[in-house]
Order: sequence, then structure tokens, then C-alpha cells
Amino acid sequence: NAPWFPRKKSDMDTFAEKVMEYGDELDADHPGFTDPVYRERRAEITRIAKTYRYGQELPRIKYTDKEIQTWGIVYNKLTKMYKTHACREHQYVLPLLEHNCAYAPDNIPQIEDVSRFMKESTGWTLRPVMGLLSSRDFLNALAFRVFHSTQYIRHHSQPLYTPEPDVCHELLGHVPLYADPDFADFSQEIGLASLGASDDDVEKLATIYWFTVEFGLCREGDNIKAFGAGLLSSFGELEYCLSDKPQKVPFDPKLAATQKYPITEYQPLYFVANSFKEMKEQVRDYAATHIHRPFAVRYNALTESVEVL
Ligand code: H2B
Ligand code: FE
Repeated sequence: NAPWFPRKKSDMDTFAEKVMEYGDELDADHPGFTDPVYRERRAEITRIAKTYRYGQELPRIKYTDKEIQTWGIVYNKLTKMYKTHACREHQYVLPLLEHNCAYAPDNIPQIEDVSRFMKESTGWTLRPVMGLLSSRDFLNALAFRVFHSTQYIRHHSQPLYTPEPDVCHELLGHVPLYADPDFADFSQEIGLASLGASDDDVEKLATIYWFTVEFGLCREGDNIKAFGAGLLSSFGELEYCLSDKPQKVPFDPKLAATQKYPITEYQPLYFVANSFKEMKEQVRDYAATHIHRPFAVRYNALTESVEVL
């Protein structure tokens, strides 16, 4: 029997309270662990995500001056580097986000505004989330062109470091790529492949996700650029990934699916895609030949639901 999976967007309401880590507690090595004010603020923002339900307007957060200051430090540092290190799609979209969604060094954009922009660009939308979801839940959402986004920000004591996704990672790393049609389709392919897949196959898809959406590099003529959100939201690793220190190999989903990787250090190995279009076809072929399910799925964009065939 295949594992349960969502058939329509509102089915994802069941994920709201199923977070793995950092849902309401921080680890002892988190920079905000001993700061009661930060912890209370986190609790406030995660409560909002916990009670959000499909169809509601995405909650707006009134960010404090301290939070905006942290965002500003990250924003200024990263946007400077994007000019030389980010892929062309990311560079194309960022000014549009500045213009349409109030991306600025002195403003943390609201996910409601960002989600509306994404919806108009490629049909993707955001959903607030308390913290890390399981790989299965997180990937299943991608099938519906839904990306789960945190709304809290990292602790101000270490503006260039976070051990978990935060609003800087989501809005600067992930969001710009979802305005690109080929990347949008690619990401949904991973999601569709994950619906009702075995735990083993979900693990493989999560690893492909890791080496593309989080830590992917791509070829641009004679150059290599970064498109992974983990890179585009990390000042240090963005510099490192394009240096000659790490190993770089052509993207191949079959190899990426089982490649081991560290999660607390810079990656020793990156996969380099030729284009988002090719990457999408590669993942579609991989899913067709390597993910075994006794049924097929198809996304119906008109009803925003998944049909099981
Ligand atoms: N949950 C959330 N909230 N954000 C993520 O970026 C995320 C996740 N990534 N769960 C997933 C896991 C990723 O590491 C893969 C698919 O396992
Ligand atoms: Fe991420």
C-alpha cells in the first residue's frame, strides 16, 4: 500500500502541526538558545504558522527594528555578491522583487506579497511553516507548486549564520528561482515523483533536491554560477562554491540521488546543471525509470489537484 499523500491543496493543512525540529524549541547550540526575548518572538511567529489554513491570506508579520537590521546586513552582503556569483535567472528576478514586493535592505518582505508575485509568474505560492517538515511532506507540497516558507529571522548575534531555514534563506535563496518557468517545472517534477513514493525513493528525491534546489550550480557559457538557495543565502559558501576547492561534476540525477553529503560544513562536491530545462527533463526521466509506484499521477492545474491514474 502506497503511503498517504495530499490530493488537493487544502490536504496540506495536515502538515501544519507536524514539524520535525525547531517547531517550538531551539537546540542548545542555536545562537538564540539563551535569549528569552528571541525565543518568545519565535514562539509567536510559529504559532501563526501553526494555525494558518489553506485559503486564508498569508499572515503579515510586523518585524521589529532589530529584525530588520539583521535582514539588512544579510541583504547588503549577499546582493553585492550576486552580481558575480548568482545565476542569470536569479539576477533577473531580484530587481522585480524589489519593485513588486518591497525587497529592500530596510524592509523584510511579506510572504503574502511575495506569494502573489510568484502566483502571477509561474503559479507557485507560499505557505507559512513553523519549522522543518519531513522530507515527504515538504516534497509532496512541491507537486502542488506550493513552497513552505518560514517567517522568523535568524538571531541578531550572528547575522551571517543560521543552522535552519529562516526568512533570509527563503526570500533571497529560494523565492527568486520560483519566478523562472523552467525551474518552477523542475521543482514540481520532484514533488510529483514523491507522491506516494516509498521511503527509500523519497530519500533519493530529497537528495536530488539537496544537490539542486539547495546546493546546485549551473553552467553559463564558460562560467559556472550558483542557483541553490543554500548557496545564495550563505555569504561564505557562495564564495567557496565557485572557487577551485570543491569538486564539481555534471548533474546526473541517478548519481545525485545516492551521493553522501555533510550538513554542517561546506559541500565537498557540487553538481553542475547545463540548464533548468535539461535538469527538468533529466529528473522526469529519472522518475519514470527509477521511482516505482503502482499508479501514475498527474497535476490538474485548473482544479489544483492531483489525479491518480
Ligand atoms: N522543511 C522546511 N520547512 N523547509 C525546508 O527547506 C525543508 C523542510 N527542506 N524539510 C527539506 C526538509 C529538505 O531538506 C529535503 C526535501 O529533505
Ligand atoms: Fe531551503
